[in-house]
Amino acid sequence: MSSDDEGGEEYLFKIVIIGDSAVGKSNLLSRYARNEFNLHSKATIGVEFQTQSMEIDGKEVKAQIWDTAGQERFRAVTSAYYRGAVGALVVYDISRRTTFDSVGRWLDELKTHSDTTVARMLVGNKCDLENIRDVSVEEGKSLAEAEGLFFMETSALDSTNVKKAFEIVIREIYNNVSRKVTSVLLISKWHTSSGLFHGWFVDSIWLVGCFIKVL
Ligand SMILES: Nc1nc2c(ncn2[C@@H]2O[C@H](COP(=O)(O)OP(=O)(O)OP(=O)(O)O)[C@@H](O)[C@H]2O)c(=O)[nH]1
Ligand SMILES: [Mg+2]
Repeated sequence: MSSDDEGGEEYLFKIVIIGDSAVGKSNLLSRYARNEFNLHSKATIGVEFQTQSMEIDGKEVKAQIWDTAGQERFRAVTSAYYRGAVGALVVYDISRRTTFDSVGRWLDELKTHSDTTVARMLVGNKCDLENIRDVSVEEGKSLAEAEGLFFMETSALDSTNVKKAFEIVIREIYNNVSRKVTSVLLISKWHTSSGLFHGWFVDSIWLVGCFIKVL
């Protein structure tokens, strides 16, 4: 996940966008990655991804953001889509309650297919459609709280909170990764200074093993 060639660290995080058809997943991605919006976008068939970079703590962090079809019949092999994902945006449309009712199903699918800690955000998209709102901000917030997710309402149309939503997820992934590396180093320190000391060589092998697990 990270490399340290010539002193510069680089991170590459896979993030998936999920949610019912027509909630605006593809437009959220095109708004974030290319600042583009399409009023007449077609339903996605299969899988697409875009890569976007940002800087955190002076390090280059790349997010590879995957977008797939909300419609079952157009979806590519599900497990491959989720494999290696460390972040997820679960999107519904604030003007269509059925898409909010599906959130639980999308969270279950994510849980079933992910094999690691995933930074998750619930996204209520199309907040520009206030006049035909069907799901209140409070409902979104309380579902997110109950499920332990970040929450944000966005509009891919007028750009509200789009950058913010992706960046919060990317920062959280970065924090998760740094926390893991820090705890490995702390355990290692305790290990070598405690009565369990059993030589530099054995400890080094153990530490390398931990890093392989983390990465
Ligand atoms: N008003 C409004 N319309 C939006 C917004 N985001 C997307 N749309 C419109 O909603 C429709 C569906 O958007 P998509 O981005 O294609 O939806 P999707 O979730 O990718 O759909 P699938 O690929 O079928 O899963 C399009 O007509 C978009 O123009 C938004 O924030 N506000
Ligand atoms: Mg799409």
